[in-house]
Amino acid sequence: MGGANGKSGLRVWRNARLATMAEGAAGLGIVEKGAIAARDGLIIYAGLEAGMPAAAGQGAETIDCERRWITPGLIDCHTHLVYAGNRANEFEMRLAGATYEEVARAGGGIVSSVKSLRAASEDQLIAETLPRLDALMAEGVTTVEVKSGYGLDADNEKKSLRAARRLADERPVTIRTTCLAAHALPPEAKGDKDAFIDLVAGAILPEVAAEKLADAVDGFCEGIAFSPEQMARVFDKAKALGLPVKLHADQLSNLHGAALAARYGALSADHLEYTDEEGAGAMAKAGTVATILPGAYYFIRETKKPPVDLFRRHGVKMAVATDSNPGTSPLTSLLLTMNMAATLFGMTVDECLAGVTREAARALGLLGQTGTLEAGKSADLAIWDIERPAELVYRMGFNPLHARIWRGQ
Ligand code: DI6
Ligand code: FE
Repeated sequence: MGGANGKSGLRVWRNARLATMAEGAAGLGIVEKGAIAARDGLIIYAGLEAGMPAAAGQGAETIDCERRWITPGLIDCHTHLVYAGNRANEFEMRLAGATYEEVARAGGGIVSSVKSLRAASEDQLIAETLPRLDALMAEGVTTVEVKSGYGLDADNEKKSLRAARRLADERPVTIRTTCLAAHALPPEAKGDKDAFIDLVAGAILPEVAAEKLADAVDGFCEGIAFSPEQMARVFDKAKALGLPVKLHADQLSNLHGAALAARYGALSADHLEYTDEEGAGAMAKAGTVATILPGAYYFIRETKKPPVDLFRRHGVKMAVATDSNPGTSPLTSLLLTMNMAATLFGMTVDECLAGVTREAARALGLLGQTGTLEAGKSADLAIWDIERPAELVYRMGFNPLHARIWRGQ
């Protein structure tokens, strides 16, 4: 679908079926005989082809979609995509009977990825990350959130965030970066979590903010990581620096991380396997999105499911993401992730598709720019060779993407 644009950067995709995912529309916001017009990378019309204003099509480069389905470009709103090496060895240990917590306490886990990342150059990190990014993009992903969290000192956190930002120079994709310095305790901290949190709040976050390397701040609130009190100190600093927050909450136990995130008006609280009704209620009130991460649940053979029903009852919006990382979710398929969310957690097709489009955009604070097919938003589209949208959730290991459009191209 290359080639020069029509006059004034105008493009029209016609003869398409649309799942607009527009807020308030019933279900997927389906338009059976649809068309989309874009100018200079922004959607200027999305709706019935018969209703498209003549001006929107004048002089446009027109693409006949031959009744294919168009969804918003997919959004992976929670990844740890930038890392070096892999942890297949720990996978083998776990297959021999060790638990994730045992592996972590034995000095493996996140800390082994910290060693590899610290040893890698920024260019090397980018080179190792691109194949993972390409795998996501091959399935129609147009926006990816990327966390740091394997650097755990100022220089290495900044190196990962810079590498993440530079991915957007290498590929046509929107990258949002998140500083996850409060991810794990580095070896040089010698077990002193409070002193490390002082370093995060006192030095790492201010440096990252000064260089504008992060769009948000995240943390891992868990017995094997940081307490709610420690996370609150990180969030206080993030707020003071004007950065939105999000949290790895209630993944392995209920430390009331969801409620903590809500108290800070977090964009999202993520994982949430152990979240209780109070947490769900607090998230609903605060408008904090629940990011559901079935890849980690599956990979570490967790048995406690996130309380999807509670989120529904309280009206908490749900996003779905890969959590792509070397330790607990070496997953680079958002299509497979949707299948897992449906099969493992009973999320509906509509919930899964909203979870990787509109709600993922909301979880990144980007709902004004992308995530639905509506005038005024970026022309980020995925065009699919399918007969019905449910096929995107139903299949496992099959990619029906016909074309991927980012900012109109
Ligand atoms: N929760 C997770 O599942 C990942 N990080 C986190 O806070 C694990 C990351 C890793 O093991 O490398
Ligand atoms: Fe994660």
